[in-house]
Amino acid sequence: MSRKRVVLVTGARGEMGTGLVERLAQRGDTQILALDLQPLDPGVARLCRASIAGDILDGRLMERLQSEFEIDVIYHLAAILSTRAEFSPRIAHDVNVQGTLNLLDLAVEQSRWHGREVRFLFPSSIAAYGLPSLETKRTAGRIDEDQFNTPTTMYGCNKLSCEHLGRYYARHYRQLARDDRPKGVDFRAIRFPGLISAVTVPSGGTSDFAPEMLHAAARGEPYACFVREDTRIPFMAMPDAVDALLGLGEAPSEALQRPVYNIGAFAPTALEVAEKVRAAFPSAEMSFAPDEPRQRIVDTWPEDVDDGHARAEWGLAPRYDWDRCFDEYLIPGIRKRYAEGR
Ligand code: AKB
Repeated sequence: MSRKRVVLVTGARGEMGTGLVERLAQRGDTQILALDLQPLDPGVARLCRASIAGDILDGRLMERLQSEFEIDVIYHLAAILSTRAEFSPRIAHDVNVQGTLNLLDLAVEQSRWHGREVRFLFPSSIAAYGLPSLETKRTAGRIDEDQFNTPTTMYGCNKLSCEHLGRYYARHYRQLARDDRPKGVDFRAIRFPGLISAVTVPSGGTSDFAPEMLHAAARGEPYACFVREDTRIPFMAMPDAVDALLGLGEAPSEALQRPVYNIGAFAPTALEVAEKVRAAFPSAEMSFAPDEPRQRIVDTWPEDVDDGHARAEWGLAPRYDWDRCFDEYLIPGIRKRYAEGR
């Protein structure tokens, strides 16, 4: 009996998952298996060979994936984001770390059955960093992957743990076993900055202030930003984030010198975001009402990252800089979205 050969996307209903499924489907040569806790929108489900509503913590579901599908690539996007994770740290750990471990085990098993390496793409985050003070954040400059790996959030700890687990599975898995079977998992991770989409509004994240501000203005609703005006973190347009994931996924193994890469595109302050939003929506009602606990989290994230390794080793080249992101992607996209009543 032959199993269906697919690329697995977990968290397929999420912000990045939806964009990734659409891009993979456009290629025409990829059979997608989409997995999410909730059923996909019918329009997105139609793009997939199969879609399953299920929990990555469900062992039986992992068995089912193993027996029904032959998986070459896993994009493991399912996660609980940083703000939500602080309310339920234990659940966040289960989903973010145990869930990833389940998928890494699935990748090992798959590789053993079909005899090829399974590429495992993992979205890590700037939350993996933890700068010790605002003063350090302001003076550190663009930080590289090996600096300040001391996150203060459960989500950041989870992301950093998963980066290490992925590196272990790829390079050292069962290192005392006497057989010389290949490890089977080719793990690659990107530390994403905050992401902004013209189509979706995120939920549960701490970088959400920028997309929330924009979407509230487009809907004609007032918005009180939960961080100070001078708060600066890196951001990227969603299509560039999806492109980066695909780009890293396609890079030849020989080109890659590390398992984890920073990426970035622009790094505005919250005030600069508000000014851009106001230029497009002059009647937007925006104010700043910092929420101290959430502010403290963002204050530990870098002002900007050094993404030189990604540019040099696998050709990261975001299409949208700060101006193009608003002028050519966000503003036209968002006007269309709300005009169509989506
Ligand atoms: C969050 O805010 O939790 C995410 C992230 C920065 O990874 N958007």
